[in-house]
This record gives sequence, C-alpha cells and structure tokens, in this order.
Amino acid sequence: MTEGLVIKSTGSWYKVKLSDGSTIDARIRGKLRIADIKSTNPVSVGDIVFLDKEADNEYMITDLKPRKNYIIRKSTNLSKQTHIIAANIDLALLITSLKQPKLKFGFVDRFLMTAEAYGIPAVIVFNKMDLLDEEELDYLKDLSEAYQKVGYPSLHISVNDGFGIETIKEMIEGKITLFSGHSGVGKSSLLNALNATIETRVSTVSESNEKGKHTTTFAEMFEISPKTYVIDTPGIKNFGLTDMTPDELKNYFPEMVKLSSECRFSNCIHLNEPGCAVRDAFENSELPWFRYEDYQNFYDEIKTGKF
Ligand SMILES: Nc1nc2c(ncn2[C@@H]2O[C@H](COP(=O)(O)OP(=O)(O)OP(=O)(O)O)[C@@H](O)[C@H]2O)c(=O)[nH]1
Ligand SMILES: [Mg+2]
Ligand SMILES: [Zn+2]
Repeated sequence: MTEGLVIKSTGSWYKVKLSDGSTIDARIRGKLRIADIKSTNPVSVGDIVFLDKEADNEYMITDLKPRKNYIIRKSTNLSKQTHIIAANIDLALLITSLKQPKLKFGFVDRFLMTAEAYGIPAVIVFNKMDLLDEEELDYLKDLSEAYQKVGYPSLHISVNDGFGIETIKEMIEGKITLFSGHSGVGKSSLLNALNATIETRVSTVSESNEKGKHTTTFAEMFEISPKTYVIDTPGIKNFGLTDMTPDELKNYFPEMVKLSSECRFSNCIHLNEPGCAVRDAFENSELPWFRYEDYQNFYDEIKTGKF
C-alpha cells in the first residue's frame, strides 16, 4: 500500500503526489464513503490517501486518513449535499485590497469567523499597497492595528512592486495554504510571484469584476516548492457553514473567547446579559466596535437562517 497527497481532483480521477516525489493519476475504487459527511465528492485536494496498484498498473484510492480540517461549499442543488473544497489546511490567507476592487468590510469578519469555525489559522493580506495615498495608508494602519488587537496578524504587500513577497514565502513554507478573497484582488498574481513556473490565469480587474465571472473556477493545489502548497480558490462567497447555531458563534471571535471568563454568566452570549465583560470592552473602545456589530449581524443571520 502506498500513501499520497491529493493535489488535483476532477471528480472522476485524482492527481496524487507520492512520498517519493512522483505524481500519479488515480481513481477511487468502488464506493469510498466518508461516514459523517454528505458530500458530493468523497476525496478532495489536501487529502492524504492510501493507494493500491492494480495489475494493469492503475492506481486505486482505497482509503483516506482522517482530516484535521476541511472546508465545504453547499452544493448548488437543493439537497443537503455539500462539496468539499479542500482538506488539511494549515493556513488561510485572506487576500484583500483597499481599492480595485474596494474592500468589502463585513466580508473580512465573515471570513475570519468561518476560518475559526473550521479550525484554520487566518492571516489578512492587504495587496495593492502601490495604489494607496497617505490618507489610505493611515486608514490601513488603523485597520491593521484593530485586527491585531482582536488576534489577527495582517500583511501589507504589493505583488506589482514585489513588496512583501518574501515574507509570504517564509510564512507558507512547508504548509498547505489556502488563498481566498474576492475576484480581482490578486490571488493568481501572488501565486505567480511565489513561483513563476506555475501557470495560472491572471485577469484584468474590469474583466474579473463582471458579475458571476471568475477566472479561477476550480480549487487546485499548486506546489510552490517541495512540501509547500497553495490552494487558489474561486470566490469564498460560496463557503458554507451548514450546522452552526447562533449561540455557538461567540466561540469564533477570539477576543470574546479571551474575555468570556470575566462575564457574570458562564453561558453569556454577550448580547444583553448583565455583567458582560465582552460587551463592556467593546463599549469602552478597548476592542474595535465594528467587530461587535458584525457579531450581532452574523448572530441574527444565523438565527434566521440567512447566513
Ligand atoms: N496595482 C496593482 N495591481 C495588482 C497587484 N496585484 C495584482 N494586480 C492586478 O489585479 C488584477 C487581478 O489579479 P488576479 O491575480 O487575476 O486576481 P484574482 O484574485 O486571482 O482574481 P480571480 O481569479 O478572478 O479570483 C490583475 O490585473 C493584476 O495585474 C498589485 O499589487 N498592484
Ligand atoms: Mg485567480
Ligand atoms: Zn458576556
């Protein structure tokens, strides 16, 4: 039996990197089903699989290792089925830009919350620094400090100027990293900057901003260097959290988790309870208010099934 890492999936066959460094094509034998997930695809990129070599030299995937995490997308049909986008992710980089395209504010917190729920460490990357004037730079500095305060590091980069690329290289070394972000923020450009031999399509912003159009349509894992992989995803808007309850949401805001032991009630959800240390911290501006607003919004959305 051989072990390998799935680096590409088309649904009917899989590209698998074996431990000796070679890459082979494999299929799934019979009905490989993962007990606890109703997914349309049993195996995704990032999965560690076990393979058998058949008599005709074809590789068959016979089993997979338990995942440390995975991200899903709700299938487009109305069934409860989900599609696993990727598994075993070490780091999620949320690529954004203040301009071209304009930063969508609540989206950042939505992403960070989702990453917490999936158990994936997240870092915010502000790309296109070359486009910013003094005032915008000041604004970005404040925003980064606010995120630092609640527990998220951020990086300021410009793919065009080659600024910050080395820092990202060091950060992703030896990991499976997910690139997420809206269309046009520079995910594919960054990927090209990290490894020039990787061919991904880079679009112009005007082209990629057309509604519903994405240059990158399939999650694919790219090898930046041996053991360093990046998954470039289509828009994260499709990410689904299928079974979160509103009262669970507070666990995915690290600044709330940190303070919650100081709340009067151990099951405080930090909304209207008396003696809530979390709400106090936001109201006293010890924590950035916009995070609390997003918390309230997400709470309502989850409660009404709109998230
Ligand atoms: N000014 C500036 N433009 C950049 C920078 N990085 C990327 N771009 C441009 O932004 C546009 C979109 O880049 P892509 O890399 O295709 O964006 P993407 O995030 O992969 O987009 P999708 O594949 O549609 O999700 C291209 O025209 C890039 O040249 C940067 O640092 N500064
Ligand atoms: Mg792209
Ligand atoms: Zn509280």
